[in-house]
Amino acid sequence: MEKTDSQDRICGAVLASALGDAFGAPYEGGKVERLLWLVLGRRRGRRCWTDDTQMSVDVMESLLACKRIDQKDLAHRFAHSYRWTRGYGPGAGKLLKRIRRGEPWQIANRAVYPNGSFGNGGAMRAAPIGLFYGAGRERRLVRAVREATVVTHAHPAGQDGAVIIALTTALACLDYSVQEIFKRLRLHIQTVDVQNRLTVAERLLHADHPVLPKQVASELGNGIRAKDSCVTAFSVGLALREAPFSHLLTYIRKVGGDTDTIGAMAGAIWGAACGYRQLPEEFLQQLEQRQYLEELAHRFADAIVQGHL
Ligand code: R7I
Ligand code: MG
Ligand code: MG
Repeated sequence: MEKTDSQDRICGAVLASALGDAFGAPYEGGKVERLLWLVLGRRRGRRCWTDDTQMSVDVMESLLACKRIDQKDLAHRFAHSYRWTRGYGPGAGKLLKRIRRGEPWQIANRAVYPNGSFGNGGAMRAAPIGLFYGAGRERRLVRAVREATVVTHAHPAGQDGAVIIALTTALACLDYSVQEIFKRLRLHIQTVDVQNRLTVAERLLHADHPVLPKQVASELGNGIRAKDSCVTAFSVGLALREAPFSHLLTYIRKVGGDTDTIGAMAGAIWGAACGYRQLPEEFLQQLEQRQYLEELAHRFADAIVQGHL
């Protein structure tokens, strides 16, 4: 079946994000995490994806079932999908187990960190929300992202990171310019740390020379906190959206740090700009549960495109 441009971009964002996660995962963290992933990271010869893709799947399944952000449904899905073998953040694991035991998410989301988590776990699953609401419903999109994020990440920085990834993914689907994307993001970002990162990213994206991965890591960060990885992924995804997907993966490996999550978030932006058809078959063939993810991406894209008509 011939796919429309927007369906191709939505499927591209979903699959490129999963690939960024699965291909970034072997390089995430320190020696211990990498050794563990050598054992856990392959299934039937395929590259496994991590919590980033699992939670994005949960978000898509929830949006398909509820047609909007339903926080209770999301909390239930996140908690019941939780498996430590997917490499969840330490706080996130504890929180999800509390929800699974019956604690309301409104209590669990401040039980581990009193101000709520500022990790990047809300942002790594935010791209589908941007795809679902689309750039034409920007205020609704931002509200939905904050509602979906607060279930596990009550801290405003965790939410700002999610807004950056979701809104940029939506804007990339429509080929907005870098300048316009910065303008739109600045209307919604609430924390000073994330605003400051955007100012640095703007300088790097307008530099008249190629910016090396090491410079991106030192100026924008490559860590697990939302403020240290969301603007990084945003910047890399936008800067390389005209380069082949393999360049994006290589670049992210060199940025280092939280490579699976930077890969998942930058992958979503790259995929929204370039579409599914630009993804190399040799990478897709290596992806765990490729068939399920593609079928889900098509269902999700069909629902969005039909809903917008
Ligand atoms: O944000 P989260 O779901 O983690 C996502 C990351 C991604 O890299 C995934 O690939 C996976 O590897 O984990 O999980 P959280 O545990 O909520 O937050 C991540 C980390 O951020 C925590 O383990 C803490 O190190 C740090 N952190 C905090 N530290 C102190 N005080 C987050 N919030 C706080 C805080 O309030
Ligand atoms: Mg992960
Ligand atoms: Mg990660």
